[in-house]
Amino acid sequence: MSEVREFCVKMRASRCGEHVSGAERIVDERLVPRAVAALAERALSHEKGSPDFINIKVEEPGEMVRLKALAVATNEVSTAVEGRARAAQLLAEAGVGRANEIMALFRESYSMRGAMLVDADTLERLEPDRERGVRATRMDAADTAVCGVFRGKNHFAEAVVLATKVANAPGIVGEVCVSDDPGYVTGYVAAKSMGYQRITVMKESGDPCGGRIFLYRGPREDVEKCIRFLERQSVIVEGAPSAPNAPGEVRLDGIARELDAIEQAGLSRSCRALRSPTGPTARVDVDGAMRDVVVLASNDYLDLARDPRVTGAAAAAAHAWGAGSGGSRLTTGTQPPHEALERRIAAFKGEEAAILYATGYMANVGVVTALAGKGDVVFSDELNHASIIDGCRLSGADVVVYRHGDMDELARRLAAARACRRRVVVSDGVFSMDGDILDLPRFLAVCRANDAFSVVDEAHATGVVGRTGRGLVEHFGCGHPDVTVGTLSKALGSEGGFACGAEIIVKYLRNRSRPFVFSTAPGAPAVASGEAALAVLEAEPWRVAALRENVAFFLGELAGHDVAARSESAIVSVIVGDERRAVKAAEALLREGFLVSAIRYPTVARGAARLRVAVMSAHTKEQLAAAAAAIARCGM
Ligand code: WAQ
Ligand code: MG
Repeated sequence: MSEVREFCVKMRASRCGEHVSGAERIVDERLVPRAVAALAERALSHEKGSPDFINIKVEEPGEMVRLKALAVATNEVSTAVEGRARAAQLLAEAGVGRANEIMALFRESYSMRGAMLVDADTLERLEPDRERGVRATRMDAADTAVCGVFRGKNHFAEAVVLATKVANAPGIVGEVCVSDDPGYVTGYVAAKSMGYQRITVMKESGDPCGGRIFLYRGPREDVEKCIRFLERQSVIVEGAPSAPNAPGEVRLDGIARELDAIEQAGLSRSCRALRSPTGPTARVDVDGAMRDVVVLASNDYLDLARDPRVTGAAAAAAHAWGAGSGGSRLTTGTQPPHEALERRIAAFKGEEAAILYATGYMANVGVVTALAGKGDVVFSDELNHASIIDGCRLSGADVVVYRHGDMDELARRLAAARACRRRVVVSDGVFSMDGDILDLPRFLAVCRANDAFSVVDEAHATGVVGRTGRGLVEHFGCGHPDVTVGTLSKALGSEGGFACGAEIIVKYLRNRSRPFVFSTAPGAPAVASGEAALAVLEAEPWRVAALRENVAFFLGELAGHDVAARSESAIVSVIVGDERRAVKAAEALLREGFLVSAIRYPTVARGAARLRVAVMSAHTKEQLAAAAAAIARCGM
């Protein structure tokens, strides 16, 4: 990647020619738009009033000097009179003789945008423009250079940066500052010799008068040098404290810093709104314009989310049973649609019973935490979905993570844990980021041999794997895991998760599974649409065949373009590696009319970022061929 440049971003705002506010940042180029937006927002929301003129300037900083922040000390005073006396005293201690007269100069500073530059001994005004004053610009804190950009003013942190620059200017022997923000009464006196001396009260609350006085000592012919340093030299201040002034700001500092780190690493995420139902194509917002694009990122593999039979069932159920269920399943939240769907899922999966959850995530968390607790061991494939990982963590059990798909390692580690109370092995059926499938027969054999519970999540397998979409058991023609988890939200185009297995296990889950016990039951519309989708799937197994054919076709097209990919499901991953490149590729694809997800850490390992294509039964061959060609163009 080419080197990232830094820019000074300066804002000043005025009303009827009167200064309202000014601020600035030095940020790297990627943050310039945010800095501009944040400073504009700040200009527009200043307590001194709304400006009629905002000037925002972005320029290269030139050569930068790095300075160590002045040390900070706090002087507690209780009145403005006391505070100003303390300021005068500190100046006197720093060798400034006429400190009281200097403090009196503040009367004249009120309307200035910049600071007075005053001869420390003769009190002569030295700045060329007395109305404007001298403005210290081109400075920022090293580590807060980006954080804090997108929120309000942090008086203290910004003042330390400014004071550090001023104290280091040639000829400057001291500075006094009172904020012109009516509500901000803390001010300071600063010099290299005394550091940054905060004075807790420098004016009455509500007083909009403030200002700055820079004290100069030296030959007149060097004044210009001092001003040039203040106005032109770019300065980065290291070790500037972050704000202890407003509790809310301190609290947000860490958050801001973390968000910036996320952004800089190319890991920032946000929501993109679909402006139409999900389907093989959809309307999305691309750079502010609505566009119809080919969607290769939806889990609605069988195109059931917008099927009239499915949506009609939701509408009818809403009328018959209400929008929400109104209670947990164990209190008042069980209605006929819930019972009907549980029966239907169990039959579809060839199990004795099933239990519904509000989401697939909750189903995994609910099953793992119910089966395993303190003193137990959960064995989890390293590529398992986050909801399984979270279930493991929440369970309080010891967790053994085994290498992806490595049944030998699993067997070894199970054997080594024979002494513990309960062993639970949990695996994705279809691995959601690679699209490969679990070797279920071997998995079950290893679990049985070691007397361990087997849990398989078929979120991406239901409706996809097996001739009629019944999942891995159908695909392999083997036995069942103890618990099969699944979801209605992917191939079934609806919403909600489930688990199924023997009646005794489902009964146990109804009693022990906290996400089930303590969540409001999913509403009848979601439940009924899930059942309708299941009915469509049972009646139209050709959808599963069409999906499989599309995946094979798409893989063939990719291979034709020398793009490496494989898949045993509807998920086709094209590994890119670098996070930023993956995001760039996805952006380029979107501009070409293809919505494809860039998957990054923490969803996959760092440096294993990828384009993840989700194929649907309803994609046309033309769409898939064009998508493969576009990926070959943009993805590498
Ligand atoms: N250069 C020179 N003078 C400036 C600058 C600048 N970049 N920015 C502001 N001034 C002058 C101008 O006359 C303002 O009216 C006056 O300073 C006050 O500016 O430890 O908020 O931005 O918590 O209102 C001190 C923090 C906060 C004390 C000071 O100043 C603490 C503050 P404000
Ligand atoms: Mg101000």
